[in-house]
Amino acid sequence: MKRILITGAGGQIGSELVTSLRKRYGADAVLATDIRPLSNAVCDSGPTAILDAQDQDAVAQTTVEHGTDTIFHLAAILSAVGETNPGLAYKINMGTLHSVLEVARLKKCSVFTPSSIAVFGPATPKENTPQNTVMRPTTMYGVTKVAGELLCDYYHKKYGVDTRGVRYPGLISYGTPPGGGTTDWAVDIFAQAVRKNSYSCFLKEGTTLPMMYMPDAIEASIQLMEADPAKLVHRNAFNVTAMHLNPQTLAKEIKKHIPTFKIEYEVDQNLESIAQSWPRTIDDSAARLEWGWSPKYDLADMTEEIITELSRST
Ligand code: NAD
Ligand code: AKB
Repeated sequence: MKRILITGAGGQIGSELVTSLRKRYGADAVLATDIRPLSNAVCDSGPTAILDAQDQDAVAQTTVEHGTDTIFHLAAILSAVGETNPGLAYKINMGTLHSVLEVARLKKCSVFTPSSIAVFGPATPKENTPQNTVMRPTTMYGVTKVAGELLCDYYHKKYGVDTRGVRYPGLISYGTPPGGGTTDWAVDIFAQAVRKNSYSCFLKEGTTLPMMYMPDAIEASIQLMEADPAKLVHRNAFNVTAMHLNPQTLAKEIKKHIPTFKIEYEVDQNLESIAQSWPRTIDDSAARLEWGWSPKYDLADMTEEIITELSRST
């Protein structure tokens, strides 16, 4: 990786990935793009462009102008928004990925595309979900993520494009608000705990999902793209996880820092049924074996850091 283009750089992951990649590869090497205007922090720290990743000609032109060799393709519609507008999720998730893969094939770029635990469905084993298992999701988001994994594998096998990806679990961060997913509660709970001392949760107290703190997610993406290709058996996409959380567990940990914090439940049945269709715990041994994946943060480290940072800025 020398010259990097990021699509969807204004989102929850992109806004933090831009900073890490710019620190590692130099500010000018990392072009942050999104369909909407990017934050001042992203614009002030390096090159940016407005780019609709569905527009293959525009992606090709931007890729060439920047001298790109690696694309981190983050533009997407997430699960909760995707279920309110499945047609849009299909159009954006498949359209942007196809356009990016075509440009990568023609301009000889490597591509990182995040997949998700949403590739799994009700028929998948819920505990210690294996790397290779049943993938029959029941959300449009999940359908596009399974199709995306297959498309990335196809471009690798058929055209030799260096495609790689991870199946992120729910990602927890405090910088940029999440973009409309079923796991957004685990981000919102921190902001509300610090601001209001209380949180009304849209999932049931015992609904457990795989989760990860953002610095680990960023490290996973970069580490995979820097890994020796000869060691990669799976490519699209690796199970990765760091912790397994439900609202009750996270609320209990937050109370250690904010003893007066209160959580209540106003369950959204649509989101609850999406969460129920996903794994509770994940087996990420393939990622550990093939490229040395290992998360740094556990629940206690993450909670302490987020509450400290949010308290400082509130
Ligand atoms: P997000 O919703 O926060 O950001 C997505 C960004 O894509 C937004 O800034 C949006 O403006 C942009 N975008 C939408 N349509 C676009 C288009 N046509 N062209 C260019 N940009 C466009 O999402 P995120 O949480 O940062 O997720 C990034 C990727 O990671 C997605 O593929 C998502 O499925 C995957 N993922 C995220 C999580 C998570 O918990 N955040 C978990 C698993 C997988
Ligand atoms: C979502 O909830 O849609 C995302 C994901 C797990 O893919 N956070």
